[in-house]
Amino acid sequence: MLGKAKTLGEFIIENQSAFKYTSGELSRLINSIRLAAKVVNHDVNKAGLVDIIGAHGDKNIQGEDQQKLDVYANDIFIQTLKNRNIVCGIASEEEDDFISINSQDENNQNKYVVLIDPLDGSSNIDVNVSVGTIFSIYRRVTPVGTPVTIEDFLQKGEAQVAAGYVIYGTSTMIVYTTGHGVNGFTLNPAIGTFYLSHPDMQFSEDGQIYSVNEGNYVHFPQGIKNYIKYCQMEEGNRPYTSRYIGSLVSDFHRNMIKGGIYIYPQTAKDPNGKLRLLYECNPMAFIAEQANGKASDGFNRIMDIEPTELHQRVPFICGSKNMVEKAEEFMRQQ
Ligand code: P6P
Repeated sequence: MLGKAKTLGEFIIENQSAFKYTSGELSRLINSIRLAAKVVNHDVNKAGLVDIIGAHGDKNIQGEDQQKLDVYANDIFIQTLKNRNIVCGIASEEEDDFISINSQDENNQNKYVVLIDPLDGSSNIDVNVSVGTIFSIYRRVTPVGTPVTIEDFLQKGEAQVAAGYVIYGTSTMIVYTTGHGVNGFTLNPAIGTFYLSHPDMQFSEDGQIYSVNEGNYVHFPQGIKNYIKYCQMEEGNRPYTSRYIGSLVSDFHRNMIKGGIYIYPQTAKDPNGKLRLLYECNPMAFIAEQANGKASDGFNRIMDIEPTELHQRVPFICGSKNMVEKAEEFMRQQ
């Protein structure tokens, strides 16, 4: 394996020419995410041994208890990106507002902004369930050398130049796209190198796995209730299998490999859905579409949604194209 498989570094260099209009900045940006992922991975893997799990004692802007590792991962990604002077701004689930990175410096020619969920599913850390980092990369829309503004972050998912996730699971992987398909790289922890292990990842058109927290069933829109009943009916290749890890990156990753659909609809507690558009749904939607899948809010393509707020939430239905379209059909009929 080691002799033949391409490393992430080699892959980035080989595909450099595909990154339009960039002088290697995007490559350096992906590389810095790789470095931060290795640092976070090291601490996620030993979280049970040191005093780094459990609540941090603060709440994020979502009002959610911040886990120590959430805050730690957030700091690692932000510091890594800041220190390499590659981006002009960062938005994070753990930060109330976006962070300007020297963008007021007129000599700052950095043109990318990053939006990140530094540790998605972190409530699973204490029970040793895999978690992930999700990132989304845009070219800024305001002139270089001027301070970044909120409009640099409130861009439609369609405008992303790259997106990806890190999954800290039985093995640690980086899966990302720059608009030229989706590729997965697995970390060899013995030498700290990511190797191309899953080239050209694709969702199957159909699947037999549905992922939804059925504990919220009573609060789901009728269309989603009807779709879940459809998944459970004895007919053709159904009933489907229900698999829900409670970690978006893990459920998404399994569904992309095996075929399936992930649904987080509106609920009583989250009338706009729970997942955030900018740093969870848009990056996962970009990856899904690049892997022949689909991502919708039940009625609209996720990447067409015009963002209005940094931490806005949307209902999220994502995965194998035919399964998403079937769920949308039930939503239209409700
Ligand atoms: P629930 C984790 O908090 C997360 O954002 C996703 O990773 C996950 O799929 C979902 O929320 C789980 O939410 O309400 O089912 O526990």
